[in-house]
Amino acid sequence: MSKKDSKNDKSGLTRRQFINATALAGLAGTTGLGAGLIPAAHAKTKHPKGTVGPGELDEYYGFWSGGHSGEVRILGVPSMRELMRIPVFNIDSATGWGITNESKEILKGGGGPYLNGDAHHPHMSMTDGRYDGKYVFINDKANTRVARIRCDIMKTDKVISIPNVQAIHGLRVQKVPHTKYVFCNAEFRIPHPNDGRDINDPSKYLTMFNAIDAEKMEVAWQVIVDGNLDNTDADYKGKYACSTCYNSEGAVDLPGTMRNERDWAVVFNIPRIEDAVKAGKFTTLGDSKVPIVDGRHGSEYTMYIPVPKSPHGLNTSPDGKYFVANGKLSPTVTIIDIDKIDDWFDGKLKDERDVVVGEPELGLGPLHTAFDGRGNAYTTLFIDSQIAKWNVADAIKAYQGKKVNYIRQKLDVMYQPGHNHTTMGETRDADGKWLVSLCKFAKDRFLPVGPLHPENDQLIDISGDTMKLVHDGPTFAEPHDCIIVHRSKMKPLKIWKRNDPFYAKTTAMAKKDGIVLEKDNKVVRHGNKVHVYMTSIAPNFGMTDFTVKLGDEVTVVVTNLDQIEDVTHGFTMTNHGVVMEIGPQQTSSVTFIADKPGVQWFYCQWFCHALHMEMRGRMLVEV
Ligand code: CUK
Ligand code: CUA
Repeated sequence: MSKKDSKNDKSGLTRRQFINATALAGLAGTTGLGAGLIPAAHAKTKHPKGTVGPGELDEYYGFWSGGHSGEVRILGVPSMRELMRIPVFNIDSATGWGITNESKEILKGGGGPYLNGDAHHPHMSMTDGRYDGKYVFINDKANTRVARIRCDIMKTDKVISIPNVQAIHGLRVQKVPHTKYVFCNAEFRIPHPNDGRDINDPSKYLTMFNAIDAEKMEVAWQVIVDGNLDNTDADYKGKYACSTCYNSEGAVDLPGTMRNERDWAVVFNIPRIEDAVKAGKFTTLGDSKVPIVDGRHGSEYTMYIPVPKSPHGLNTSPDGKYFVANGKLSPTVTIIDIDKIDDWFDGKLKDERDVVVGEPELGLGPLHTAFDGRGNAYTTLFIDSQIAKWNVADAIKAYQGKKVNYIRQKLDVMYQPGHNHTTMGETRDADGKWLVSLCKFAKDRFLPVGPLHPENDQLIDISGDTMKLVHDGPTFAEPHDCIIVHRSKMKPLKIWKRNDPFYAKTTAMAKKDGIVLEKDNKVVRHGNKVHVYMTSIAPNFGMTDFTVKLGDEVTVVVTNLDQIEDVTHGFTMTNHGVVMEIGPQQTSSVTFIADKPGVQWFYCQWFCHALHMEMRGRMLVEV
């Protein structure tokens, strides 16, 4: 086609541009709201707010938990486009997470192997109350684990299991001076030691608050508490963490758990606990060496603030002044003045309720609260299916008896929201641009897909005086929580570093075998253990075939020599349940038994080249 032919004379557009523009204009006319869904057909018209056109980049990274799918997802905000999935506690068929040797080694740290995880709370490491782009931590309630994701490679690099407790739920990081600790709540109460004694004596059950050393990924200390711990957050002084606590009754059934009118927000005095541990004032349990201090009622390490029963979310305001405990069964949230906690620990206040400076009534089922950095808070109302926007200073005035209306707006969300989160809202940099409401039910918002429905993550513009709903985003089971991080905080790598510790163990194995991973294509045999080393450059593996004996334990190590961004290879051994991802300049390995005789083809499962289909080879299995 000549250049002239391809022009539409009247508009000056190429034919292709013209066809695209008309098709998209038609689409836009019938679709209504849908930020990020309708590409910018109208390059010259202004996008509706929240629209990110094709080729345009989002302003924020969202880190979403994957709930009981066990993973973490990265979404672009405001487009709400899903950018990546990071397998954490789950087995992943695309990348071979849970199948490769490198991932199995990491998962082994969590006491597994387990095939599932229940990820609730992803939170990023901070320095001086600001995201530092280094790690994201996440809990696994199902198997009592905590994992760390390295944000340079966006892979999980540590998984640990928390001793002496069951079901890690609430998780947040120490914000100030930096994330020395990851704080996490163990939820369920169990007897100690849990070896079969006292199984029918709930009065002997207990649970603990946990501090994990964020760099070492080891539990630094544990604190025994009364009740069941739910959610947690830390202050901006580096002094306190606060957790919501239900079941002050110590019951094991629902009616028993509901009996008391009040449960607690428990404050942990970090310096006092550290001093006790340093002074050797602790116990240990069983094989675990983790220091345990007793923080039950009357201890010098904790403060139990009575709040309406069964509180849920716990959120620190970005000005560092308040903890907010969300009522759940009560239509209120409780505002706790953090400076007054100092006074209580110093003995200047007698009654724990004296630290409460507000208890605004917001609506039915308050679960979690987010902040905009302008003095307003946004609380999810699970039962009312609304977000309540309220002003913190006015709520405090109302508690002092002044006649002020602290409610700014209530916005319907669809439906039954759990967590919500604002851009940068859990840090000093709360910028009040966007709010995401993680709705547990989608009901009629999407095409029906069978009895199991997706959930609905809604994007709300909070930059003005009123909240405006701009986008519905279906999500799969079950993102409890998310954080939204400005892209300026993130520096992910584009290709792997050859000396990355992620595959240090494999590199050491190769060294022992006398192999140079960057060039050798060799088979090294140790008895019935066979190490197969090969390189890959699109569209070739360094080896088109290798020979083993039936029953051999085969370890295949592939080093991707491509230096080009986005050229990832894969290695799949047909009929052996074997798959792995090998990113540019990465080394990956997988071990399996060659239990089938004859010709077994392997291939690259990651589309890498026009001849990607041809990127394959044979394992010849002799009998
Ligand atoms: S919990 Cu799920 S809605 Cu695990 Cu943070 Cu509140
Ligand atoms: Cu290499 Cu596809």
